[in-house]
Formats: sequence, C-alpha cells, structure tokens
Amino acid sequence: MKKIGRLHILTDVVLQSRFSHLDLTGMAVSGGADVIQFRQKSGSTREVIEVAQQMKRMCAESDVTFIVNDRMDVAIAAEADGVHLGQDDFPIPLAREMLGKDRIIGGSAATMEEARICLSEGADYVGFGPVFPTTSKDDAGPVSGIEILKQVVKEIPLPIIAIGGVVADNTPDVIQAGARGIAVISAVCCQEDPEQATRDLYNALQKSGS
Ligand code: TZP
Ligand code: MG
Repeated sequence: MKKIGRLHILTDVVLQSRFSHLDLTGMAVSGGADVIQFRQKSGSTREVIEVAQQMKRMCAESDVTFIVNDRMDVAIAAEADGVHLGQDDFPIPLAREMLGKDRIIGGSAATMEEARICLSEGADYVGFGPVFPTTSKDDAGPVSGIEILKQVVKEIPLPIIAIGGVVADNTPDVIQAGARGIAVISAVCCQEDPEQATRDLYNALQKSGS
C-alpha cells in the first residue's frame, strides 16, 4: 500500500478555472503534497479517465500517492493508489472486495457516528470534517470544531485527516488535536500561487510536529 500521507491536496476545477487538474497536480507535488486526490464530479467519463491516468503518472514519478474521489470506475481504470468514498458513495466493503488490501480506501465522516461507520466498514483512513466552516462543499454537513475532532482521534484507531476550512494558520490546531494530516481544496486550488500555498501548508505541518 502507498503511504496515506499528511498533506492531501484535492484538485478542483469548479471553484476555480485558472488551473487544470494536471496544473494543480504539478504545483501541489512541487510544493510538497504527499497525496493528490482527484475530485471531478462531472464530465465525460472517457475524459475523466484520461486525466486520471495522466495524474497517476505524474504522481508516480514523484512517489506521491494518487487517490480518486468517489469514482471507483475511474480509480480502477487509472490504477489509482486508492479511492476516497463518502457515506453515500460506492460502499467501502464492496470497494475493498474489488480493490484488495493493497489499495488505500479513505472514508468521509462529518460526525463521530460516521467515523465509526468508516472504521467498521474497513476504511484505511478517515477524512473528518468539516472541522471549520467551508464554502467548498454544499452538503458538507455540520462543522465539528476541534473538540469533536479530538474525540474522533481518541476513539477511532485510524489515521484521521482533517478537512474543511483548513489553512496554514489552523493546521497546528488540528495536528495538536491528533489529526495525522490535513486535506484541502481552496487553501491551494483557489490561491494565486498554488505551489507556494502548498509549501506554506507543508511548512505548517512540519512545524506542528507529528
Ligand atoms: N469534505 C468535507 S469539507 C470539504 C470536503 C470535500 C471541502 C473542503 O474544502 P476547503 O476549501 O479545503 O474547505
Ligand atoms: Mg463523495
């Protein structure tokens, strides 16, 4: 299995249109991301697969983990290192049967109950949040805040990746709460310089310790 990593950058071309998924992948990898998550919810499946295949190649060259959000078909077609599944997406147990133990399966959780479901269904890590307010996802669910994040870290014996409104300034708080790492969209994709923005997050993680 590839590494679950600490700095997950979700590529997005809906919130911004200056950069393509491939542009963002290149910049995030150069800035120090260790996981790229391809998040594309619309468009021709054929084109989505082509983009995913190119992203996978770019990530593989830098030994960066490549994960596909939602789309099991795209993950399989692009031989992604893993897939990230929400509570209403492809069921995690079925994904495990199809992908085997060597591929990473991440699950999304907005509450403790959902985090428990991720654990019982066999996820390898939990993307937990929104920890802070975000405008990047319409149905993001309730904002957890740091205290609930801490409880999740305490109860769920999986790497917890904090998501939702995470920026360099609040990264120390989520790491001190016990999160293994962070996942971001707007803090990278919507910035003037996504590579520098990734580097800022990387440095914030380094300074926050383990
Ligand atoms: N899942 C929970 S919050 C969220 C997702 C995909 C959006 C994260 O975006 P941002 O811009 O980093 O707050
Ligand atoms: Mg989803």
